[in-house]
Amino acid sequence: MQTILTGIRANEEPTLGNFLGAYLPTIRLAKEHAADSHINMFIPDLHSFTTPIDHSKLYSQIIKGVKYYLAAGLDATQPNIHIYRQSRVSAHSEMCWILDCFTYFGEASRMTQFKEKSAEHADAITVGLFNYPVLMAADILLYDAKYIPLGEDQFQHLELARNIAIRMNNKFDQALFTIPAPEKEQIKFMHLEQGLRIRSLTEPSKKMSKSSENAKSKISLNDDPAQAAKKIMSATTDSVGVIKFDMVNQPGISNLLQIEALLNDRPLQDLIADWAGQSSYGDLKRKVADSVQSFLSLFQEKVSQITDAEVEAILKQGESYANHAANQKLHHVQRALGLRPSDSQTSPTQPEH
Ligand code: AQP
Repeated sequence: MQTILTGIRANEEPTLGNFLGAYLPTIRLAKEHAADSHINMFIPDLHSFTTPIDHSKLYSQIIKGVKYYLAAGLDATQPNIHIYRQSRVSAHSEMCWILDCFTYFGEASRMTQFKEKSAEHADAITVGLFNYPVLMAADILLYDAKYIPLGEDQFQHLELARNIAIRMNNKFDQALFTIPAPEKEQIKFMHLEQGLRIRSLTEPSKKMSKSSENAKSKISLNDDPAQAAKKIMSATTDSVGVIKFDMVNQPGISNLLQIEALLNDRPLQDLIADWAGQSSYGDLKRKVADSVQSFLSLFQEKVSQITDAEVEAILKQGESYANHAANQKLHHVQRALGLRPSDSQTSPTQPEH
């Protein structure tokens, strides 16, 4: 069975960008493929402190992250749907070290996100931040995941995971890792025309980011719905004066059209056609503000109904599956590297030490 896998870091409150770029496509695919694929939606909690965070909030953020997956529509009662914490499956860290030793410093140094985040946190550029994409490769390759629903910003990291897997398969064994599908195939699998990048509401040339210090730039999933609607009403647009989807010249307006289409599960082209030639940015903003407000109200209501005990039970089950699957792959890789005896070097009378 193939594996579809994704995770959202528990560093800060997730945004509408995370929801539309990662939660929504994964949950759609889970509904479509739960019978023929494993769906791994995990919490990358070890990734959460590659940049400084408030650690006193981390644990509750992790539990809340699971509630968000469930409230977004992930059906954890399905036998092939697995929710787990990265830190509770130690094979992730062990595999990361192995992959580190087959990743070139030069290729890791080219990662745009590392450059951007190290510029933002110039006083705290850690080895963990540099190593983030290799741990992400371990998260993916441990489960032979082929499809990884991601926002556009993460495709460079996915390409790195592919390169590491191809390199190690060529060196050791072509069946060592499943190679994740390339970007275009991932986008097609998600039923999209292009990678998604929901923009900042105040600087629409940039992506909406959960760690942004400007609360007006983002819709956080725990925002008061009425306040969130106000943020949409004051979103930066342009002076062109015509509603058109043009991410280069009108990124603010295009972003609003994109959000409206996704929240209402409508093809973007239909929405563009509905608004073509209209000039009232206020009307469009009001429509999107209403959609955001009702989405948040409903979502938050669902979150409030999920108990910590339910989350614990789901994690226990998911982590049992994940440890079993990940250890099998880790042992296979350890055998290929010579860390464990190969099958021909062990016999039933001489068990492995
Ligand atoms: N603005 C976005 N539009 C579409 N997709 C997005 N994602 C993030 N922002 C947008 C997708 O969400 C998933 C989870 O990302 P992550 O938390 O692991 O790391 P990230 O990409 O660094 O997300 P953020 O929100 O920008 O977090 P911070 O600010 O903490 O770095 C990924 O699939 C990502 O593509």
